[in-house]
Amino acid sequence: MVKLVLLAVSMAYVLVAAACSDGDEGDAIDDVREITVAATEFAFEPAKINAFPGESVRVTLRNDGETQHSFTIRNPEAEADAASGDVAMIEFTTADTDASFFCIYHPEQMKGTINVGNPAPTETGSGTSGGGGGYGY
Ligand SMILES: [Cu+2]
Repeated sequence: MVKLVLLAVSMAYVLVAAACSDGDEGDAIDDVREITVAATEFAFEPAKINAFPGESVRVTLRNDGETQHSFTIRNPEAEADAASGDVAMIEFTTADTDASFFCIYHPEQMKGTINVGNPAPTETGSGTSGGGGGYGY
């Protein structure tokens, strides 16, 4: 009986040790969502980021393009700016509502959305303009 307990404890220790020694690639901070966004001429990939309201998000902007690009948001205010071939990182806390991001140099072409699910995403192009607007319960 005692031996069984000891075995269980030592196995648990091994598991914990293995988990701890494995933390080299990327800090194991659970409550930061890490997202890499690639910028090219002229688009973001991905153009849609899903997160929770009030979540800490770390965006790594990787400029795969040949000119300067930025990852800029207004709600909250944050901006990463990267020259061609460079990487820039920002960290921010998402707002309670969806936010859009854009490249400050090419705001018309380079846009994206941070979808926190509140309000529900409004997909364009469904062709139901001026409808009843029911939720379809
Ligand atoms: Cu740009």
